[in-house]
Amino acid sequence: MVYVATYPTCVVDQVIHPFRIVGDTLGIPFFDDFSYPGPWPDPTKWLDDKAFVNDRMAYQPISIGVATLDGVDERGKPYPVDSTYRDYLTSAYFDLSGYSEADNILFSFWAQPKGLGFRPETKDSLIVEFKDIHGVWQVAEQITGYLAFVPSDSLAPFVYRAYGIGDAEYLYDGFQFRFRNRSDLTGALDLWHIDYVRLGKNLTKENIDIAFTTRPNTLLTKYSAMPWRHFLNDPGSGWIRTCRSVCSIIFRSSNPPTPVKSRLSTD
Ligand SMILES: [Ca+2]
Ligand SMILES: [Ca+2]
Repeated sequence: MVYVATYPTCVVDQVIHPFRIVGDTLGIPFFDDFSYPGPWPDPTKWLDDKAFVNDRMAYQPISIGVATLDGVDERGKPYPVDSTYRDYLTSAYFDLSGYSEADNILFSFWAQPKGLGFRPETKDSLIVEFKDIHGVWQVAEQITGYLAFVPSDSLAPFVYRAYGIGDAEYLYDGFQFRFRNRSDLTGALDLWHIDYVRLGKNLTKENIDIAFTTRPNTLLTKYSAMPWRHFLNDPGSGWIRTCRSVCSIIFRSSNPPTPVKSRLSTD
């Protein structure tokens, strides 16, 4: 006897949908200076990954690493033509329900247009927003880009900005802040760099902090990096600097003073 299968044909495929699990609310003080490898923001502090965390595109950041808002998504792809805004950098949720105006809670950050990339024009603004107790994003400030052409070698410093969070509309369990930007649609243009984002009580512009602002020079003389096993095979070949060599390190003893250059020797 021959049995003919009557089961319906079934095609099985594997589909992976990435999703983010939102954790509990954060407390204050909050701080992020983006001094980690990236390229995406720390998921314990931020809910999206559109901003590009890097240490190459800003000029004299407050500390090494910034979050750059541009015209491309988290994979480096330009946004579609019908999109109104580009990158979003949205904070996790904060529980501010136990605070009052007397606690003097401030939100602050440092921002720089252009840096070592393309300048944002007037329409390419950086927008700062706070979410109120009704779930509505309120614009705290819309910072416009450059009014006129600036040469590529014209490098503006980072500028400090601070906002009071004393309004009862913001002192609730679930408060958030976010940045977003406008830009052209053709690529990583119209750059805004963000650094030293803080939320806390009685914040001041002066902040005693010693921090690297650039990567130290490589210890190798011919390459920026090389496999460790290659180096071990011939460590005296001149591929690495001698013990008397030095490497330059730039750091800040506090901000906003100008960077301090230092030279470390292995003597
Ligand atoms: Ca981006
Ligand atoms: Ca930084």
